[in-house]
Amino acid sequence: MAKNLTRKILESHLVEGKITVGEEIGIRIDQILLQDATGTMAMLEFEALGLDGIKAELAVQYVDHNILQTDNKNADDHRYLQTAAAHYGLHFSPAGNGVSHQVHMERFGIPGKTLLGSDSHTPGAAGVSVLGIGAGGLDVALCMAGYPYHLPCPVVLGVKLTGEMPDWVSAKDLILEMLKRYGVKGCIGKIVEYYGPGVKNLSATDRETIGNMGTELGATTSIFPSDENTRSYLEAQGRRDAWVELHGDEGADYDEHAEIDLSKLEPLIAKPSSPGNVVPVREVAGIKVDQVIVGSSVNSSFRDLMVVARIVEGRHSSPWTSLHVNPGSRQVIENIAAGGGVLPLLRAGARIHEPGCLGCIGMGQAPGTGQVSLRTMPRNFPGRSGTKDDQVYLCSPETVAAAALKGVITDPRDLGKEMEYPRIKDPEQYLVDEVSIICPREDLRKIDVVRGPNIAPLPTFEALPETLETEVVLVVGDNISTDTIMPAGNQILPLRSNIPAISRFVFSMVDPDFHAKAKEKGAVTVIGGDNYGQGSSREHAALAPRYLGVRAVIAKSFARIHMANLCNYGILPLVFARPEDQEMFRPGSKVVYEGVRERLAGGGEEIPVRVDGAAIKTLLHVSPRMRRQLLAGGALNIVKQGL
Ligand code: MIC
Repeated sequence: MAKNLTRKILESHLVEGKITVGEEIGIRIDQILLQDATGTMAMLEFEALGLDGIKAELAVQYVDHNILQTDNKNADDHRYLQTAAAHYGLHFSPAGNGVSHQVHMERFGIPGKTLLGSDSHTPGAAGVSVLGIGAGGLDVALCMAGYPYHLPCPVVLGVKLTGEMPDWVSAKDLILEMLKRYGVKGCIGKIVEYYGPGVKNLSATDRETIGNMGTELGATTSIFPSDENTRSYLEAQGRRDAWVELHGDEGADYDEHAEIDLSKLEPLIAKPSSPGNVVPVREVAGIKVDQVIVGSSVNSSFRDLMVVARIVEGRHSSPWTSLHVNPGSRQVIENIAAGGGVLPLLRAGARIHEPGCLGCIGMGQAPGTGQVSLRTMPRNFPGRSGTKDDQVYLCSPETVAAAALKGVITDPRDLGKEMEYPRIKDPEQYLVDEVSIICPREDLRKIDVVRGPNIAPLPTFEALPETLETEVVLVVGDNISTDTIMPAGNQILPLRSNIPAISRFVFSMVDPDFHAKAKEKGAVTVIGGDNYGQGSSREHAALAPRYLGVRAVIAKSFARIHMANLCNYGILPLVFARPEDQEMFRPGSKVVYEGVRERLAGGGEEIPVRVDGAAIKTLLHVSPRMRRQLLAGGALNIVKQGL
């Protein structure tokens, strides 16, 4: 049988189960990526396992999210992470070094490897043909300890690429085209594999953009063949030896098919406040723009910044539009400096920030009231920028540059009347930063782990009782993101290592009293719609609600990572058997799960529920492993028992 590339990588890493769509499989994880916002909790969980060092081939702790230092908290957490990394044998990439996805690709990505990251955009590793998957901190901690990673065996969507992109159109427009076609839940349970003659027209960093933002499709991950472009990228990074050629077999079979002719793409933009809200740029042209940002975890490479530099060269941004640059890594700044890109950006009025995620998660760069912000970032969920009722659009670096110059949303092709499209060639040899990452060393293993006052102990949770009696505190609609459940931003992110403190902000954008109400009730059900928990991998969106007493979420469907996080913390992820039953629930409804423990233990998929006395049916679609986690009150309880 001619095999696709996804299948080849999954088969070569399979340690449990069979490659049958929908069945749970366990795969070996070669590399681990942690970032600081999720990493403190993941590290505390790893420490709770009681091992003296990591078991994975390679693990890298990045500091890229909580980089504003407005008080002691973030700096304390970074010291904890640095000392823990030294003690347990991880690499450590300090603040200022860059965004995990960009730096990992530059320094560590190896085609054909598996990478598990405590960040949902880990699939950006597709840039160098790594199978990168995002997961909650506890799953990442377990893989760091040598356990396999479990996931439902995905459907493989083969996307055949043909043609070459026209001038002023780039990789972001391709992933926005995918989002236009599939929306934010169209690829749940799927791995998107790109293949065909058009692939050679995408560079490694173009592929990173597409893989990274593929997360917004709901996809488990994305993958590209490892070809000459991968080779030249790795060679330019001084890592020629890491390259291997990889592709699906000729005539390989895919579970689902799609085709995109790159030459037919046009500049696209996602309107507020969902990455799935995609329209052609020309449809919204003329809207006044207050702020533009190029960079952060996506579109922050040499090419992305250089194309903006060349477009704005010799001109100044509009006086009403602030132009921001968030480089993906220190190495990217070094290279655009060497390539002559820094001066044109500065002369155009750009504010060049330190490498990091920054405004993407509301760590600074929040727009003013009612102001329009155009960003190359991967997501624009409501309020994520840090501003209430924000107006954030997602688009390519070309569209950002056009808006910076004109002060209004502008189809970048219009610039073609004034100038030639600057096609950027990646350097044949990048300036390589080999010293900023601290590598594991035997003498460093003796370092004591330093815990600052910001770090609270991990909460413990009891097992599932025979019968669960709860009250509904909140009913929400479709596509509720983890940013709504557990907001980010510069006030809340520094509390990621302190569950009692961060839990005060659960659902705070929807109901500022959720925290107090949930605590008062003691046992709570939350009612959701479709795609509940889309977006990030933050396990805090399960852990903090559980701390407040949330014991069940009944929804129409769940996003993959959040569903796993709910099971990891012993919250029942139940699906309405009849979606219309959602209407029976109000805040204050009494919800009883009679004999729920016995049903779970017996393997039952149907979980009957009484809502204010009326009976309805809900379904529990989880693997036997997740069922055990739910019974035990969370995964950590099981692992600790095992130890
Ligand atoms: C995000 O882009 O939403 C984040 C912030 O990077 C998250 C991780 C987190 O919440 O810390 C993600 O993508 O998983």
